[in-house]
Amino acid sequence: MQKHKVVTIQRHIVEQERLFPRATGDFTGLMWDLTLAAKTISREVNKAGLADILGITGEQNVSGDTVKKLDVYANERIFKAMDHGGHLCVMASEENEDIIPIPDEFPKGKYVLMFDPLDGSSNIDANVSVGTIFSIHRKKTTGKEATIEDCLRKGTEQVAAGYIVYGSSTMMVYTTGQGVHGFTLDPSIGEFLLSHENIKIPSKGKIYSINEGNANTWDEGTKKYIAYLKESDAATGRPYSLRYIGSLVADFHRNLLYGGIFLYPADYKDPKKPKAKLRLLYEAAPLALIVEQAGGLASTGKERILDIQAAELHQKAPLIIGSKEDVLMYEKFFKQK
Ligand code: AHM
Ligand code: MG
Repeated sequence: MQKHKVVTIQRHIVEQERLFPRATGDFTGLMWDLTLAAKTISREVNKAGLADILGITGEQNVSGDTVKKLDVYANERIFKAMDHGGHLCVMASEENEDIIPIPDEFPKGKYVLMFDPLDGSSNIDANVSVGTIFSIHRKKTTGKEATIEDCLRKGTEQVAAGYIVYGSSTMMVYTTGQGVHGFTLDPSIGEFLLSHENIKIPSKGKIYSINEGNANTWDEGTKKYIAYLKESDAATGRPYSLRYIGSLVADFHRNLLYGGIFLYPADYKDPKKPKAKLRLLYEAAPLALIVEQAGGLASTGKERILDIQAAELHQKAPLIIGSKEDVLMYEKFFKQK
């Protein structure tokens, strides 16, 4: 007899949806479609290095299709898996300049899906983990067709958010506001199985993750904070260890499990025009919902990420995210500068 019960992601989603008495099953359907896209992308990511050996690089692959870069492939997979289910009214992707309407021939639903199809894709050739990030909202406008207003939202309005990390194994982590749950793909049966129930991030970590090559562009607060983390002080667990993969989902996932802080502060080369790198709607807001549900925090240094009202589809934001005590300490330094 097996000791633990095996819970597939589908069963878990259905059980979560039952917590809402008026649920229609629509959300379960949406997540079902999304897991299918995740499995397909996982398969392609896992065989990325075989392309040369199998002779499918170059202009055309074996079936005569033009070979696509994996991020473009992932973008299309998600769109094609999600366009016809009748659950969505509109999508938006980091890869597309404008909102992505649902084709006319398919029914429209009440949900909005925003995603980064393959974050960190510049790492793929070196076999480094990459990920997909998603954010789900309810339609807000009342007209028949969804508009950009349905996408320009505050993170607090998210119905669900999650990511898939294509690493030493493929994992999907999601929240619907009822805690954070992680599922590992069992490739032999093609199912995501519950492996990390109710993830909680340690309240303080020993890891910091930042691109130190940008140190010259940081504001004074960030410079002082990073210097502080490197000082020796056994009582406060310093120095911290630096771990930076350069692949947001992988860096975030590790810190979520072990505790720690990830920072992508703004570039202050021109102090009047600080420039952030990461996208609010596809990267910062969904990970912020996850980290808060796990007991952590996500901030720009002075503002809670989930409270930012998006004004543009590709708006960027500084992202400081991780263990609660670490993010609070960063905010102190940032305010002092
Ligand atoms: P991308 O969306 O073009 O892949 O860029 C986002 C990535 C993140 O995964 C990662 O955290 C960051 O860019 C790394 O940036 P840098 O190379 O500047 O450290
Ligand atoms: Mg990205």
